[in-house]
Amino acid sequence: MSPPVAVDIDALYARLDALIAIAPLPPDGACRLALTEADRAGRDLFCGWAEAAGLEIAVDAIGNIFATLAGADPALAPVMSGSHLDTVATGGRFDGALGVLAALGTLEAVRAAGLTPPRGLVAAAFTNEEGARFAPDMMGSLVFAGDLPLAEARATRGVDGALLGAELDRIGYAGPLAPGAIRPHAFVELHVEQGPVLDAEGIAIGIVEGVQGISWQEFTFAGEANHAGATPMAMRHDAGYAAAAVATALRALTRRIPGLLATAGRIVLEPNLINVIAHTATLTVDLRHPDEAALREAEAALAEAVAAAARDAGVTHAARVLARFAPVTFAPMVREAVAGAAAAHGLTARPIVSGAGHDAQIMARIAPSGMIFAPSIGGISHNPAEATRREDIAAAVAVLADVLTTLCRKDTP
Ligand code: HGY
Ligand code: MN
Ligand code: MN
Repeated sequence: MSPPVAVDIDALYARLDALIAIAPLPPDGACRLALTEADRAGRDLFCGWAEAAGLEIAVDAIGNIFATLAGADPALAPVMSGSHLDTVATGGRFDGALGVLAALGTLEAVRAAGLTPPRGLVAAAFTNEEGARFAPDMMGSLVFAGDLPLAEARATRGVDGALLGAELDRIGYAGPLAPGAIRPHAFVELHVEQGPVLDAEGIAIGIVEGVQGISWQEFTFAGEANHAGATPMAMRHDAGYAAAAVATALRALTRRIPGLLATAGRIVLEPNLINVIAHTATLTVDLRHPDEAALREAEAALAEAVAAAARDAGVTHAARVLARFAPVTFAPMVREAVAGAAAAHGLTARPIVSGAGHDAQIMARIAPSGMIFAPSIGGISHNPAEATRREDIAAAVAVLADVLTTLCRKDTP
């Protein structure tokens, strides 16, 4: 299928506006935590747009949504593109939504051009990519890839105590399709970089080589509630002190292991009162590194720091793994298609490894996968101030459309 197709960028922005309007956060972000009413509303919008475009819609048992433009040869596996509609609590305009809407817009453009792709084209919206409410992240694509049993996913308890399966049923997105029923020929995800590299270098397109490894753990320290004023320091069993010590130790760990990123994103103290020594502290630690051995070294060092902090504070501790993904390298077939499309459009481009996790890193387990990055202004993301220049969005969407129309040819390997 040779003629390039032109995706309607005005329509894409109008849809981004409609998604933001569901649960807006100033200046330009949103809060659509997975499986909340806001997520349901975003899903409903996507299904409405896909239906109006004449696409076939399917929802699988974990709530992944697939909109399909049938290909000329149904025997050929389709090419899939997409991302996620859920956001973190401080979400931006583009994180996830851009990839879903760019995929939808590409299918609409192919249809509007009167073209029938040799292979079908599928626009996907995966459930709970963020993992902010229900860990792990990339949950929908993990179930789709067969690496997380549906029952286990449905039994997940969120940070707010909600049960994932009950929430999925409540919003009406526990679909009839068996997870993994669609086996894509290739998967491509368009996403904003969420980091500072492309913007700082003035590069329009990121040819994503892979995604760094991710290690999420939750540590619980158990001490003893006591009076902040009457309890001698030597008598304390202060869970809050242990959690704070570990959070502080992370910075030293990143100096010890070059390339390591470490974040204590969530600390919950109980009873969380000014004049009571915390009897319980829950701390999450997010470690990232492009090298698996270095990530394991960091996990081992973290375990030592946790044990030392617990001893020093006179408390017990327990650890729970919330997510663990090894680094992933994307398929040369997809990376070459991205590089070729960027060159064909005369766009500056460079290889880049993703700092953030994405559904594409899970899809890479079952199909040749890859990603296209658009620059994030100032590298800001997971923040309502997330922004990308419109011309950069238009350029990246044009590259995605070319990559998809290239990969859906019959002769692609
Ligand atoms: O955590 C991540 O990197 C992704 O946003 N879920
Ligand atoms: Mn994302
Ligand atoms: Mn995100």
